[in-house]
Amino acid sequence: MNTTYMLNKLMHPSSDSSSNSDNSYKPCTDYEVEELWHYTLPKIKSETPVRSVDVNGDGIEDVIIGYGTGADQADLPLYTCEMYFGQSGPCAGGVLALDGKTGALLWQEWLKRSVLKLDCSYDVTQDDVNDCLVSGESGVGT
Ligand SMILES: [Ca+2]
Repeated sequence: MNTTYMLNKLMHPSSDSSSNSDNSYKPCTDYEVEELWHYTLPKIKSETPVRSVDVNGDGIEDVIIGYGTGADQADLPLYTCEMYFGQSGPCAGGVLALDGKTGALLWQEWLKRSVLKLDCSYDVTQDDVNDCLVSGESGVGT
């Protein structure tokens, strides 16, 4: 089951041909949860919707997450990035991609500010892979 399929089932539950013709929404009363993988993201918070793009070209949608750490609001010096996040900085926010098949970290880009908006619906570079446009506090870029 790929991420797109799961998102479509969640967002359009009545599109299943086996469902009844009643278009009113009904609460889920019987479902099973199967853990495919999990990935722990310590010390970050996310205010963006999770996006999906097949960034590694394996035919399975990957998970894109924009996040913040709160370091920008605390006005912490850059050396704290090494202490808390294991990298030289910046470390106030960023975007990361997790492999939709395995949950492995595909890439991570750290930014100077928290990410508030993340849109991965356009192929800006026209390389047949959608690009993610990022914005947030104080105008963080792509
Ligand atoms: Ca993929």
